Amino acid sequence: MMIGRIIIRRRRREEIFLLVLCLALLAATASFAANVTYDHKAVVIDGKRRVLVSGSIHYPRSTPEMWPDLIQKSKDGGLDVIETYVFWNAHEPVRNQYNFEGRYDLVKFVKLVAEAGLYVHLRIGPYVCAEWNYGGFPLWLHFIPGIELRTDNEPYKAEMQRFTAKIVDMMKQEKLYASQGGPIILSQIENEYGNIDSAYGPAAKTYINWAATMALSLDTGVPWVMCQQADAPDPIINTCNGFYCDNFTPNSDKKPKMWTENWSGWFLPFGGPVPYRPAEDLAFSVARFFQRSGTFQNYYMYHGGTNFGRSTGGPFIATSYDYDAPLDEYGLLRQPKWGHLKDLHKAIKLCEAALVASDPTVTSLGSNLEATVYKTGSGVCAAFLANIGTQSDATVNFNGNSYRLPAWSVSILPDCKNVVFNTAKINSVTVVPSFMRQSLKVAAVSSDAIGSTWSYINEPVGITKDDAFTKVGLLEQINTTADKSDYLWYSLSTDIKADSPFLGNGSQTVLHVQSLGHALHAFINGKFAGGGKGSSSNAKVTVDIPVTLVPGKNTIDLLSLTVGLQNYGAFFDKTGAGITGPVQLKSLKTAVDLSSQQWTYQIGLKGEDSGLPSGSSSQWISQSTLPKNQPLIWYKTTFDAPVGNAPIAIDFTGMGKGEAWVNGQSIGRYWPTYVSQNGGCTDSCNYRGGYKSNKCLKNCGKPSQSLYHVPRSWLKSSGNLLVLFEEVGGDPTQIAFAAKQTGSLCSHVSESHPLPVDMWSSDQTTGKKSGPVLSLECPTPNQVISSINFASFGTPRGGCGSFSHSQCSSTKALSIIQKACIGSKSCSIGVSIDTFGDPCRGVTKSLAVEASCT
Ligand SMILES: *[C@@H]1O[C@H](CO)[C@@H](O)[C@H](O)[C@H]1NC(C)=O
Ligand SMILES: *[C@@H]1O[C@H](CO)[C@@H](O)[C@H](O)[C@H]1NC(C)=O
Ligand SMILES: *[C@@H]1O[C@H](CO)[C@@H](O)[C@H](O)[C@H]1NC(C)=O
Ligand SMILES: CC(=O)N[C@H]1CO[C@H](CO)[C@@H](O)[C@@H]1O
Repeated sequence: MMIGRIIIRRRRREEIFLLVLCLALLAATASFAANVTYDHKAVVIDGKRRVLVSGSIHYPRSTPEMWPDLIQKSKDGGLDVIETYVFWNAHEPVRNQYNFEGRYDLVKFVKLVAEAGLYVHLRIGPYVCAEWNYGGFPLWLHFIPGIELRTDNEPYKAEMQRFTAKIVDMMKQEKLYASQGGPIILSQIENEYGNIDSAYGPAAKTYINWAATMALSLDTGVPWVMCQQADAPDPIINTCNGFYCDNFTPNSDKKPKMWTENWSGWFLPFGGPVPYRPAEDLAFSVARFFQRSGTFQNYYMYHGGTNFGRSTGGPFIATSYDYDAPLDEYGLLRQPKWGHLKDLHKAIKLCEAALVASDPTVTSLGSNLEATVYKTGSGVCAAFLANIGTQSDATVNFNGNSYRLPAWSVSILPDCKNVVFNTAKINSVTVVPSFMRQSLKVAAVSSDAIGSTWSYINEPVGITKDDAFTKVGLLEQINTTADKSDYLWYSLSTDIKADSPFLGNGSQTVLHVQSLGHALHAFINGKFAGGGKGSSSNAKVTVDIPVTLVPGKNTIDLLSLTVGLQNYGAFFDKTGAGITGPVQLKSLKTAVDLSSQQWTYQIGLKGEDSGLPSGSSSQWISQSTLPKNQPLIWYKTTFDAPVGNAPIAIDFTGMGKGEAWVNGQSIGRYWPTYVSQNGGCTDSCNYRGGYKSNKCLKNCGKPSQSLYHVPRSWLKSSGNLLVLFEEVGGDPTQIAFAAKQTGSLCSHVSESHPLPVDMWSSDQTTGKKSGPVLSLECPTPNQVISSINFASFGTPRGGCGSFSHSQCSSTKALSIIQKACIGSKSCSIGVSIDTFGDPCRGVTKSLAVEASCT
């Protein structure tokens, strides 16, 4: 049957049910293909202009077991469209050898979105950036003779066309384009090329024209877009990416104003503090976009997820790709962001008819104050009132009524009269998550593991593999390893004469090493001597490592490593990595350059070749004294999964740097010893005023990432295998589980808040007036509200976790809330003196509640 491919437009549930029933009967014969076009106002589906809210979920950054839940939560949050990139290097790791299995099952992902009744925007690229290794390009492209990436170059264009056509054909075969009855309403070719195209000279223009013509020739039956490409040729729609896009205009008045990447937060590099974006500001940016004639906007990311394996770009992008998105890394609702945006989406949808009908009338209501009115031919009216000032709240007069507008906020009036939503007034619960630490309940490794639960294997220092080779001079790393491993050994043996100035305590001999990045460890005569690392802003490493040499033969073994390949910028593919020199021995008196000597190279680790990540080998050593804080060790243990369904992470505090595998699947690189800067963080960032990626930071002076997601579906209840490769040294017995729990649930709603959007709609039909409402709902199914930790109606102070009473506080609040909420999954209470009495006349009051769910 074809049900899964049928697009269900926005209707109420009962109607959808009837529709599905009818379609089920008709499916065998009828065609339900949708006609997707566009005009200057909007994307047009079957002749109807649409206001569309979209969100990015990248399928490889979660597991197929998580997809249905993520998609459902996106739908519940008010999204119409799911947007994803297509990850070329994941799908074609070896030229002409494809992988569309597991996390890379693109067809399954698209079909699941269709089953939920949502549309898809498929951003094929195939350059995707996305903080993804090498921007999504397979590394083998680099080795095609004569190739130049992302420009008017025949070998490159041939590969780009081949892969793009492959994906389009695959979607067509499965009838996934809207023109065929599927969910895909839009596709993207190239990606943010306009940001960097000037570096490619005149060839940039011919390339982009070629890309447009090539994409159109694939005949998908749905529109193509190019983001950040002001000169996108017709009929390709140029779209905007950024923290704000309200000032954007497309390059033709026949094209709609579309926002393909609105950054819901920002990505995290190893060594960086954790960025976040306040919900009030994100909502403000979206409301402003729709206020100023936008009709399609996409959250980048709606669910960021995890960079499993070696998929991060960078360099130095962390394994977590949480992005402060409305759905957190683990797929849980991030509150109040998710709920606040859900309310915003409802408010915008109430305005849809007016928004797509006409161009707006814009009126200034004073300095920084703006009213925008949309009207349909039949007189339906919707208005947006904005205060774009960053300092003062304002009271404005509009259509004869008076409205209070907080600084940096937009109010939405779907009938040009009543405010249903203000971007600065959060009506949604705040959930404070917590992690519960529990020890890695370790099972016995093997019968001979007496008293020890971990076993280990030393990774040898220097050259030990048969495929090692010798070259004169220093080699660039990526060209040498083809990114088959993070690791490349550079080894040299050098003779030191007895009278050498590099000998003796007074010589102060150092090994000077310069590397393009991303980190290196140096060993002299088999012993660790020191190392260095780059950072996300400068990947290069220059170090002077004190060394002690001996008369005669000395070995210098340098382990150079990459931490995700560059994914952004003009010619990013040529950035390079590794020890390109110079490498010198320096003493107080003299220096010798070793760069152009004969070096021996080994790509990758011995343990990688012998299958240690999946636990194989009979060489694992189990003895009561486990080596700790030593470099280059593989560790192995087995463990039972924590009980319950809470998402889990492994806490790598106590370890240095490396990679970890659970039951043979890489959960990514860990690096808890890379600590972020000390200053510049705040837990209460002022949302007013323009946001930028370093405006709101937390976690300063702490490890950038100590918790690493382990998807539940990768675990059995017991006997799970955990393998680590530790580069610098750590204590694996400190490793623990962290299960993500809901801490407290808070809400704080003022008498001046608008009515909840749902109630406003029913007020409209019944004509009955009600007031603002505080609602609490436990975030996970099967939970009920078990206690009320705080309740005050009056002028409570503080925030979630630190609420306190003021002089003005109703004595009845706690018992009223307990009665209404305890034992229920959710509860709602009117925020008014009718419920609580009036503890202080003439003052605007609010209700603050903190609760727990179990
Ligand atoms: C698709 O819609 C456009 C604009 O709404 C219209 O001009 C065109 O005729 C339609 N095509 C089909 C095949 O229905
Ligand atoms: C990269 O390696 C190839 C051999 O695989 C070699 O021919 C080429 O010169 C190298 N390029 C650079 C920039 O080192
Ligand atoms: C270097 O100095 C240390 C004490 O500072 C001494 O123990 C050692 O023997 C000296 N080594 C040489 C090679 O002189
Ligand atoms: C111009 C720019 O910074 N673009 C970035 C927008 O955000 C996406 C997602 O983080 C990146 O992939 C782009 O590089």
